[in-house]
Amino acid sequence: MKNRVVVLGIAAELGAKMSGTGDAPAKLRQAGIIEVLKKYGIDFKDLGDIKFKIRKNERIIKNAKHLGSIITNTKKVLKIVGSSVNEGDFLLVFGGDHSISMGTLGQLAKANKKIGVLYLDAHGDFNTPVISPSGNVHGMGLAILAGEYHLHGLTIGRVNPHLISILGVRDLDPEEKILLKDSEVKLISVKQARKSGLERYVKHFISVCKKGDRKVHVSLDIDVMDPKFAPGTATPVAGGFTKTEMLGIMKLLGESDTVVSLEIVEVNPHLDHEGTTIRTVEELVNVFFYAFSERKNDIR
Ligand SMILES: [Mn+2]
Repeated sequence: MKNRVVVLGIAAELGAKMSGTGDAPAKLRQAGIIEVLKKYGIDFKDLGDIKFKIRKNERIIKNAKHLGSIITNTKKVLKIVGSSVNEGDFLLVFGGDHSISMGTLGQLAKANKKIGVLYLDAHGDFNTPVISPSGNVHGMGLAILAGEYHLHGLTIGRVNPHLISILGVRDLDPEEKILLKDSEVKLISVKQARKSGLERYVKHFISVCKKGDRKVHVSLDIDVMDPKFAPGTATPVAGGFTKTEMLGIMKLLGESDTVVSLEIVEVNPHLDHEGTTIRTVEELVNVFFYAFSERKNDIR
């Protein structure tokens, strides 16, 4: 039996340094993301898009811009994911800035304490309001999920740091780097991944999770790619994965029944060059769901 896909767009941009990511879900829908699922005969339920709004009189948290409002909006994401995603469903999310993970992964981790995380990102997102140089919350989500900083008034599932791998990382802030080194989070740079074989690494990650009876959440920040292929993002970093490499990763992740969710974040249509980034995302989704539609529940 094939898994049903639950689709959710999250128009969030309060965690980013500039606006724009809030328009990505609508742009991706226009580009035919839903048609990809239809094309491959995949059973899906579309929850539509939810929008992160600034709360009037938001609680001020020092050096964490709009975190008060983000907490309120994250609660909505926790609720909708909790009530709409059943055991055996696959969750597909379009952001939004990366702070949405606190709601998506925060809920998945509540239900599944052993969830593994493949975090594809040029950055670590392991800052906290204490150490962040920018105060932008999209750079803090993973640290909060890993339990490095407690948000009062928000109950999210905690992810065990030793079950997190950040793949493609190449731009860390000094104190963030120290915090990551002291944690059990695994860091694999683009160079290291290429040296040991990128596909080999992804296969290894999946098989380790599978052996440990763990499911995997894939959190894909488009800035993991080289800006040549995905220029439409606010924090581009040179030296990322090529489109060919990313398509290879997506195929492997799509065909494995260990992978239970995929979120794609940090696409900023305002910064895109003639739709390049939106088309790249559409290609990634296409390869992922082609492989998904061919999934056999007994592979790997
Ligand atoms: Mn990033």
